[in-house]
Amino acid sequence: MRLYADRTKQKTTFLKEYIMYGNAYIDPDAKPESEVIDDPKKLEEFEARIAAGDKIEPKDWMPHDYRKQLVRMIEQHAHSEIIGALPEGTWITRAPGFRRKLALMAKVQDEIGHAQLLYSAAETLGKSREDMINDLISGKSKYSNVFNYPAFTWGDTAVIAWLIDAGAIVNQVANSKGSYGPYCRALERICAEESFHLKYGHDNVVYLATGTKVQREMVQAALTRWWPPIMHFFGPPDKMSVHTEKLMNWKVKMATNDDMRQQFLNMYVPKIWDLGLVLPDPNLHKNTKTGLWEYTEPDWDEFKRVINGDGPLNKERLAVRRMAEERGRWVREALMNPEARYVQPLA
Ligand code: BYC
Repeated sequence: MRLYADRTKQKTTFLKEYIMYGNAYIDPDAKPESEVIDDPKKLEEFEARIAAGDKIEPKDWMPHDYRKQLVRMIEQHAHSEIIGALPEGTWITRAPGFRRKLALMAKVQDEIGHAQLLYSAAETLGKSREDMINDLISGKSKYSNVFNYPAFTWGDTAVIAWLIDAGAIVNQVANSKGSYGPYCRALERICAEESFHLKYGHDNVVYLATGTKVQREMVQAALTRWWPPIMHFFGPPDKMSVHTEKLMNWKVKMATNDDMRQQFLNMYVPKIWDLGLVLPDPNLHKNTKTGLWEYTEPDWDEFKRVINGDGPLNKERLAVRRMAEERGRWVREALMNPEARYVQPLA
């Protein structure tokens, strides 16, 4: 398979020669973007279905922008899973003890499986897996900010597995009640696995936080490092969010970024404090009158830099993906062409 910058070329050859990942539903009659204007009657019917709580399925009529937004969001989510496997993945060889090594391997493998589910869900909307992977490794597509930071110690992996998976569950449980059938079904299945990751991460953090001085310091330092990226994880504040309003109207997003951040703080800050750990924000507290958490706004300029390719590890993360893509090419080609011979049989 070649990487195609030219989408037209990719599309015409896609079904015959270049379908490498499988499961794609590509509408061969789809019009180029510039020609698409939604039929107002169909739009009205579609919005009535959304209001009635129907699930939209791949071959149902849907507004052009609904499709586009879903592809953007599901694709970014899928990329986050495979890039997200990297910070923890680098700790498999260094995990303290065989039991933790096994658990971490299983978790990392789960994350890659989540990407599979999500890429398949995005493919049902007409973007091929090849295009998605190309957009990831060329830096065109975004993925979650948090995975552009390093995991320096075992404490970092514990914090990722507990709190980033916790944040992801808050987001995914909400959005699994959304309107697009394939995404919701993928999210439900992902959440079931994430709940084990959360327990695994919590167990690791508790072990370190109740361990020796060195262990406590290690997990505290990791928490201090990860807190700002975790606050960023839920997306910019609602007043800065570009897509929330439309996505909420179409029930793709079922809670705003600020609501999800609040839900996370409500569920996890007390648990973090219970362990005697300190969060690096002296202003963080729950306002008893409003019931809302108040906090120092994390640095949103840093967030923008990181999601636009200029975080501490963006280049390294994409380089690893590029290498994986390159090294895995012969396997995909072999799967697509069982007759091909890649080695001479010895006998
Ligand atoms: N990181 O208008 P907004 C996991 C972008 S993996 C990067 O609020 P939206 C795990 C946003 O894309 C689970 N970019 O956007 C895996 C937009 O840019 P574009 C990861 C972000 O879509 C392995 C711009 O900022 N979860 O748990 O309404 C190991 C404006 O934002 C981020 C998901 O991917 C961000 N954090 O809402 C361990 C969830 N936030 O596209 C764990 C799926 C915002 O216009 N995604 N941006 O160029 C979503 O739910 C939504 O896309 C978001 C943002 C809530 C993240």
